[in-house]
Amino acid sequence: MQKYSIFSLARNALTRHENWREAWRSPDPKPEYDVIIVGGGGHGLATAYYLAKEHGVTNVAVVEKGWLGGGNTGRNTTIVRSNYLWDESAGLYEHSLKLWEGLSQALNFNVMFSQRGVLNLAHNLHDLRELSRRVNANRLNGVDSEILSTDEVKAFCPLIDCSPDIRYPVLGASLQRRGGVARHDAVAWGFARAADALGVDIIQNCEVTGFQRTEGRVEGIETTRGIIKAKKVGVVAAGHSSVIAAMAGFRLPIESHPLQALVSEPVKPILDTVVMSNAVHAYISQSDKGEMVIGAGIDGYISYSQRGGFDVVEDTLQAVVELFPTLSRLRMLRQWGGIVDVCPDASPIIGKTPVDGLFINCGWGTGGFKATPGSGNVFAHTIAHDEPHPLNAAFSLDRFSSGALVDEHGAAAVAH
Ligand code: FAD
Ligand code: PYC
Repeated sequence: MQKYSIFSLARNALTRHENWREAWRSPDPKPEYDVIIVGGGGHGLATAYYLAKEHGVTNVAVVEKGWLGGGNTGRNTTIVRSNYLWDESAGLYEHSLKLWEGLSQALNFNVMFSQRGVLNLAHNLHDLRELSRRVNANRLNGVDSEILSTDEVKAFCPLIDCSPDIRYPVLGASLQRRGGVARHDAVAWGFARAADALGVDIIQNCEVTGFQRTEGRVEGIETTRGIIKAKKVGVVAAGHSSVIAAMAGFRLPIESHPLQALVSEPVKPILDTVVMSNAVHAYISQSDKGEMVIGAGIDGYISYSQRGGFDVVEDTLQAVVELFPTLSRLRMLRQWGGIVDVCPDASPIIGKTPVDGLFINCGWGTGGFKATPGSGNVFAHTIAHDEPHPLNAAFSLDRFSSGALVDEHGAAAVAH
């Protein structure tokens, strides 16, 4: 583990960090690995870390076509919670939330996980009934969750306009107090540094362009930096899962949509929780820098364009100002988009593929950041044992032929 004294910090500052040790190495690819992970986002890096840490599989490479965290990991709005409806999802997301609670210590890297609570607002009777059903289901699964009345919402988050005569009055909310936010790129960097220290090779600027297969079994990957052999390959390439599956000769039941977000100019601390409203299609939190972090539902069309659009800014800000009139004169700084792979039941796919030795972890749609440690943890188990971890057994690809779907459109809490 790297250690810096006050003197070395000063020396590095004065020498423009020229001798600063890198947080992870940038090796050339070896000819062969036991496991290759395709995709250097949080999920891919977490998978590599847990393969090495918990299963002793250290001859591992993570190959990333761009830079670490340059996909959805670095583009998301960092909401972490585990208040999903069905037992299978509650098990998976709660496993992840528990890992978040010890993650900075485990990685010895501050991922700035802040359990400031997540509110989901109800604006009509249907919302209230749906939230109550989910809160009850959460409690049966040991997940902390509660219903707040309008007055309790006002007391918990005074900035929200709870007056009865607005277009979408607040009739109540669900609250998960253990939910919150984290610093997204720190998550990628923390997992990368810890995986590297355990011997994992992290190879950036290396795009996978095809697979080497013999008799239905994967033997390696074709990349912009040549062929790399592997006994097993795990694909964790959010936004491009279908493109990669097509390279390996199978199809996924996935649609890829842009999901947009934006931030305001920074202001003093005014919002110390996360507020989501599915009915008005907006959610908001305040970053540690002071920016208001705002997001919308997915774009209605399929696209691979990682850009923001003015129509979404306009609609989303109208919704935000309706709930938070105080923010009406804030200026917006930046907007962007990420490509999210959405499954028909708004739940992920984690497990084997029709190609032996090739595993896939995808379809997290609008909500995979919160799952980063848990997803990596169970996917590493799946790859190491050639069998799903009990927590991801229900999330196999064959549920789309068996019909055993896990419909989480309500809990996804971002309009699809
Ligand atoms: P990524 O970080 O996208 O990593 C996949 C990597 O694969 C990328 O770096 C990509 O470059 C790489 N790759 C692709 N193709 C190839 C190839 N051929 N060869 C090599 N590498 C390749 N989730 C939440 O839980 N809470 C939120 O608040 C939240 N907000 C969001 C807001 C926005 C605007 C967006 C876009 C998403 C949001 N999400 C949220 C969803 C979340 O970001 C994703 O589900 C999650 O980050 C996926 O992580 P990942 O590591 O699988 O993907
Ligand atoms: O899954 O909680 C979530 C989320 C919030 C914003 C985007 N996804």
